Amino acid sequence: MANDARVEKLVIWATNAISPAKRKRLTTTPTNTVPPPPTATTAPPAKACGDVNDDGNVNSIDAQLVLQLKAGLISSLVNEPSGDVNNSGDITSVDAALILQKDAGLIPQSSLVCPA
Ligand SMILES: [Ca+2]
Ligand SMILES: [Ca+2]
Repeated sequence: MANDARVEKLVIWATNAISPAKRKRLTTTPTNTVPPPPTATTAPPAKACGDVNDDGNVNSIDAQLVLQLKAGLISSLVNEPSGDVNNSGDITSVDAALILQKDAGLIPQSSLVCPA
């Protein structure tokens, strides 16, 4: 208990020995206002031209769906803008043929150009 009283006196003495300005600096709690990290605004991945069913692949299934659409067997495609792979303004059997050629490795994916 005697030690506590001595420590308290020492603290009071030390506090008084410090200039008011310095005391204020020492007692002011620094605010660590770290700005929050910027939220990543990632754009959705571009869908591959020709991937009309949106499964991530451009393959014969997509060509089949394009042909079914053209034949009137189905009324729409999940990713219809990706069906016009020659950017002709219409989805036709030519688009299906190009998708098949891409799937067969005869033409690169980059040769399929969909409307922007
Ligand atoms: Ca697909
Ligand atoms: Ca087309």
